[in-house]
Amino acid sequence: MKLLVTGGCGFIGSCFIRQVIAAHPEVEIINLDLLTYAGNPANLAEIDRSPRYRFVRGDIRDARVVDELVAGVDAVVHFAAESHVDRSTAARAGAFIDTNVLGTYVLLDAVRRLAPEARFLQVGTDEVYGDVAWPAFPDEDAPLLPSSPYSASKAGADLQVLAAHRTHGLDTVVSRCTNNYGPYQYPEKVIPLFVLNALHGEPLPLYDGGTQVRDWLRVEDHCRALWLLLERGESGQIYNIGANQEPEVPNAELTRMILRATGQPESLVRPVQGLRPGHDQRYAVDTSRIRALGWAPELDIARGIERTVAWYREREDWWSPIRSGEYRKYFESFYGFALGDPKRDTSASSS
Ligand code: NAD
Ligand code: TDX
Repeated sequence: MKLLVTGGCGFIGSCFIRQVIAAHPEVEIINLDLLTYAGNPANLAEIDRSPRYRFVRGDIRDARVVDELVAGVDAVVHFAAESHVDRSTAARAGAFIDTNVLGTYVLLDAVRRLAPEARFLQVGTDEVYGDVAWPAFPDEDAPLLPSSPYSASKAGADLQVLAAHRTHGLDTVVSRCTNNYGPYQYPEKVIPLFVLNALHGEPLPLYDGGTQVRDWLRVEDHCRALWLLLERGESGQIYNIGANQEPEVPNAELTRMILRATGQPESLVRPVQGLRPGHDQRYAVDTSRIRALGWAPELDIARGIERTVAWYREREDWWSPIRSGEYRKYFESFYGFALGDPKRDTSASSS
């Protein structure tokens, strides 16, 4: 089986590739990734010598490159995207529309012409349902009400995929997963950002009182669900994926878990207001459709946070180049305060 994975150097795509190369000896993977700020070949260091893995640096919006790679594949697993909500609200969101909507179209068009039997698995997000008031759990037929330019662009991508199934008969599956966390996540997202700041004794910028709820899912559990959908998902169907935390975990409680796991005091929390306009209060989804296929998450959030903290403690080799590079500028310009001296990083991580 030959797979084209897009965005495989990012957080979730790299987990999927590591898992599949390890567990499925019959699978060959081509990874098409532009290596934006979020793409990091170090995420795949453990498999990049595998004879069943090939990396191509390129843009999903470039039909010439995409055509060459799509011909002959059995499936496309589409992760590549601009993925950070705050970057989509803080500046012009053109890159989000370009990559997430146009890029998805370019891939679908190539599949239609050059690999019409191939399965197209769209890696989507639960954010397309918008702000979900308690006690609702939208199922896959719920209306799309995205709040941010990011989630609107992902909704646009999902709709392109569904239209390609209906109009051209492509074999598509759309997944919509809740918030992921775990190893190799770029520290613009709240969990790795808070873990690394806590390990350095630096402030944790908690937005809008921390009352918001996300349904945190360990990235390995998400990737197992994606493999299942590749193999057994019904063509043309949509599948929500999520942990369904019970009880739900507001951001303030998540922050306390991180502080406990890092041994740091609550005084590190820095309340901030207004950094996320249109901030959704709650995400939650009905996951009965994928659970009926036999999937369930393996790790709960409390143990997941402990393991994640342990991973970041051990992997200074991974995060140190990120925290000493372009990321520092992003952090200071977005949050209005600077991270400490990167030279302190060694002692902080081993404490
Ligand atoms: P990420 O930002 O870590 O990785 C994105 C990857 O896409 C990077 O490697 C980047 O270099 C690549 N990329 C960006 N633009 C590209 C382009 N034009 N051509 C080729 N490659 C390009 O993102 P992630 O968190 O791993 O998310 C992966 C996918 O999963 C996204 O589609 C995202 O919307 C979706 N998703 C994410 C979450 C989450 O919690 N992170 C939850 C649900 C769904
Ligand atoms: O510094 C922060 N402080 C803070 O309080 C950041 C970065 C976030 N937050 C809050 C905002 C959210 O309520 O934490 C929550 C989670 O924020 P993010 O980690 O930015 O995730 P979110 O916006 O929920 O989106 C994520 O999950 C769905 C991914 O970035 C998306 O790609 C995915 O589709």
